[in-house]
Amino acid sequence: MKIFVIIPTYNEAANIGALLNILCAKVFKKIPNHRMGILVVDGNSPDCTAEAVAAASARYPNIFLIKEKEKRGIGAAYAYGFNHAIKNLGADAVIEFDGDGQHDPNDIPRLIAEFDNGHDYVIGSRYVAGGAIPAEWALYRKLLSQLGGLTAKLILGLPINDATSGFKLSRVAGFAENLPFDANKLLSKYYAYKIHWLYEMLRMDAKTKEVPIQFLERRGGSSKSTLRDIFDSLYVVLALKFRKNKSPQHKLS
Ligand SMILES: Nc1nc2c(ncn2[C@@H]2O[C@H](COP(=O)(O)OP(=O)(O)O)[C@@H](O)[C@H]2O)c(=O)[nH]1
Ligand SMILES: [Mg+2]
Repeated sequence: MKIFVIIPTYNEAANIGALLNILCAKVFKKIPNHRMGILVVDGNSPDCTAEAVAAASARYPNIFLIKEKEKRGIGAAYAYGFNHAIKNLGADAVIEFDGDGQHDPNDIPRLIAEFDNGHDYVIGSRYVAGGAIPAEWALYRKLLSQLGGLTAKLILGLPINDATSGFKLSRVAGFAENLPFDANKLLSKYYAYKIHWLYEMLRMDAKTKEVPIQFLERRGGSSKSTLRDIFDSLYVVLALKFRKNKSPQHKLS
């Protein structure tokens, strides 16, 4: 199968080169049964992120780069990336992965192993046994990190412990190919698109598995999430709750 790791970037020049190198030189070598590729979606970073990606893709032909005219939000970036990976690059599965060092690339083979076991949707989960967020985070940050996901879980009745995880694998055929890619049809162009897409995948009855991951501290650069994302998540949860075509009929395996 052809599997693409999709990495949205905005000002990740400090992190992206090393990440691409580890993926191609180390991690992908442990996944000989699939054809692995990387698609970086850069939001026109002023810090030369795209140049660092272009330099890496000259060494590794399985690294692709698409550029947005401007930073539009992580949800819009993933929608653009999914659409490109599926329609133009022939992806059979796509992996959402942050470019800031907070996800461990060495966890990718564990997600793919569950895809190989027949799962359609594999979530790297911080909130199942064995998963974790950084111990050094202040209490308010720890609580904030769970807020959106817990709200989604409780209000929408989702059988998922980490509804806002940014690290997951989606099968394309029958599932990711049906997600809304038009940025104007996303309930959020920002982080809360995660809740929207999770809901859609469960509604399509994706066979889902949460695997534990340790969420790490950012390597360098700075977070792009803001207070707006809290209200945005609430909006998405309520929009899904009260829309007409209803809830997931879904069983966890
Ligand atoms: N293309 C693009 N990438 C983004 C945007 N916002 C965030 N990212 C990238 O998405 C990933 C996760 O963002 P980050 O700021 O680390 O989120 P946080 O860890 O939740 O604070 C990083 O690789 C960011 O560079 C955006 O508006 N456009
Ligand atoms: Mg981050």
